[in-house]
Amino acid sequence: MIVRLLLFLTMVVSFHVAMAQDVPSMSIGNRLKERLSALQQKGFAYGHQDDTFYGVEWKWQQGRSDVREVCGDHPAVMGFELGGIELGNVCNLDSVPFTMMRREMLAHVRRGGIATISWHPHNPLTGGNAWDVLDSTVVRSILPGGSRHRLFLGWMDRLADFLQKLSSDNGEPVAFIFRPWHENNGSWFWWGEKLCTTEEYHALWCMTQDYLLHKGLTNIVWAYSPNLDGGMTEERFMERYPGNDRVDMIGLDAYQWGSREDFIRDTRSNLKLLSGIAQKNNKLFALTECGLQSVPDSKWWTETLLPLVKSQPLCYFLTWRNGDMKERYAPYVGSCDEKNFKLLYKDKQILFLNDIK
Ligand code: BMA
Repeated sequence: MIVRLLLFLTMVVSFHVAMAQDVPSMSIGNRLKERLSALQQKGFAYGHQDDTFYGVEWKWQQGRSDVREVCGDHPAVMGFELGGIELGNVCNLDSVPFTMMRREMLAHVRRGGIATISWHPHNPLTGGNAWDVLDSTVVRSILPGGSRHRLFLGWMDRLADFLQKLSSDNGEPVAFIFRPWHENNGSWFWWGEKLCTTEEYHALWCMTQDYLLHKGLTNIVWAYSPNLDGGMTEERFMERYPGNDRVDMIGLDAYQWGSREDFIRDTRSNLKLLSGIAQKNNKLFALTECGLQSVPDSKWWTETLLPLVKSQPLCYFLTWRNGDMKERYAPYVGSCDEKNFKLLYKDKQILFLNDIK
């Protein structure tokens, strides 16, 4: 009797073990997607580009962050930029050493934060930078059969090499958001609207994605983020959208370059449109870049940005880097918008690192 019972128990246990092995564990990228989706229900996470590398009047001082010095907490999301990795450079186009970038990104993820990566690669045909748009055959030249295809595969190898090294101490790959070929409805980058056909753009997206997947990079949440556009319609958006099977997150990059009124009007309507498209297609949604350069408006955070952010369910909004006095998008101690940013920080729905970890 006892022998039979033991046999029965062994069968039950081995069945469960076999089943557990059959069920694929959720990929690391999917886990981040779930987390972002939960965040989107909870509130609006704040993000900042290059937060811990430099700020207004300081550079490369480990442990510093303009945002943390102002409000006492780190941004929930940190943005990192890989432009220059494709050439094998030691530093990115903004002089950030890639070793430091890797260290800071992993430190942020380790303390519970979320990382997002942008990439402004050089122009593979002319040798110029990402903003070199004199030649409109660049995208075609790097697609299969093009004169720069092999060169570009080498560039993607270097990119993949950096991404593959993003793993935790126990060797498990770290998940991150990757946002290639952004602002493509404008024509200021060599992959912009007037610089390639819709088919070429799709081929570029697929080639990049397939190459990185082939390298085993399943820890990526893929974000597609066009730029603010007063004339944006669903049809126009969908034309270059890479497809539901190729995108996890829809984003918008929106800067206030002109009047406050125009910015509010266009951003509000673009957010509404894109948020609707994201919901319909079951995609995450974020304000992937935003800002007002040098923030001369001392109430900008609560009077301009906050109502826009709260107008749609977004998982995060990220302000760009604090390069110098002119190119600074987040506050610093003593800036005219410091007090106002603290009000944004105090808002219960605006999430910083301590609120998400
Ligand atoms: C742009 C500007 C540039 C910078 C690039 C990549 O928007 O901030 O100065 O080199 O992003 O970070």
